[in-house]
Amino acid sequence: MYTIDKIKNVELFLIKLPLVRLFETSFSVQKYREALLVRVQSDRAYGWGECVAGADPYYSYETNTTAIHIMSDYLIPLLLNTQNFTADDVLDKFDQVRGHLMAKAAVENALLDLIAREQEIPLFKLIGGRYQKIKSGISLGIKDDIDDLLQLIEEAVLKKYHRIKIKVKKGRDVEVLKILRKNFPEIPLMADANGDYLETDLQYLKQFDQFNLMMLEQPLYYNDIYYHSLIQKELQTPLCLDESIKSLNDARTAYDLKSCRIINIKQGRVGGMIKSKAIQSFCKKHNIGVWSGGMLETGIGRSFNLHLQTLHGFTLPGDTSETSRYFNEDIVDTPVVLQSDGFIVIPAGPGIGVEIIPEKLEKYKIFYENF
Ligand code: OSB
Ligand code: MG
Repeated sequence: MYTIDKIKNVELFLIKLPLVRLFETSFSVQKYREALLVRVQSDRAYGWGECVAGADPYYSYETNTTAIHIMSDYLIPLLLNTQNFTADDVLDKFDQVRGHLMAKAAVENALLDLIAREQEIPLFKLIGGRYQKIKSGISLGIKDDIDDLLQLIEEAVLKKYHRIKIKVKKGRDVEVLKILRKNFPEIPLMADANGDYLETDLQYLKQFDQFNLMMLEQPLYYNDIYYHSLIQKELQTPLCLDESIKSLNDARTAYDLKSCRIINIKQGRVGGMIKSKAIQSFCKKHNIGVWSGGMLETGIGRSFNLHLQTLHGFTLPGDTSETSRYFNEDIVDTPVVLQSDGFIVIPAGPGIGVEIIPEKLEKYKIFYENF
């Protein structure tokens, strides 16, 4: 394990990027992506991390404001007061703070980028991944007009996305899927409910079985694991858990209860790359499919998600789509683009392999603090 001598300086930047189009889920409609970025500096290198919390506590209780509080008052002082430490040492210290995994992940990410840059190696090498091109996947928000959705799917198919996910909510689900399947009978398709149903909706949810979906993501309450096991038993469609899985222990519980066959690992939700690797490794051993979720990340977070997918458990296409599908302008120099076969090439290292464009950071910055 690589030892960092000392972190000299930490900076927080909150930026607000306009989205190309509204992103509607069962829990909110988003017009902007507010992203909290962390920059750490040692004598030898710097590293960047991105927090996946949002402006509002709708996906998770964490927000950028709670993340700034937890980082400023706990995580950053811990970091600045420690010398000769490994990333694991830092995570052990962070354990004293309960929850706030998105805040912890962002700081962990920045440290890993820095460690990789100090050693002049790409991040995937640091985490034990194998270089490969990465499968792409797109997540399409709820649309009032079905023709808009059909159009977006058509475009995604032409771009060779490896799978398409649509957001659903009660009443905007079965009828929509019927039309999609009529127009696109064969595409790899899945649906994400973000917790909009109840276990008492079982008979209703059985209708999803007719659509040959790769999976149904998080049908029930955001922190439920048990009731998912009751409906998974009755459904042919594999269930995938997202919001409910925040730790290796949650993954173990879901496995023991048979609550799902697939887990969406968002590294930003489970406390970072190292925690993700442990979950991935558990799932591989127990035959649970895993894929890398997304949170409308800028180029920083998007790159972490790409590097993560070099780990051997990530066999299913994730929610890593082109940058241009969310943003006209990003704050990094290398946007994510799909190759003609729909794959994504990992940005060449060191570290995450992308660089911040200072003018863009300045343009979209709404808060800054230097520690
Ligand atoms: O549930 O996976 C989700 C975006 C914000 C919050 C939750 C989710 C999502 C997505 C988009 O589905 C994933 C992406 O393209 O980054
Ligand atoms: Mg989800």
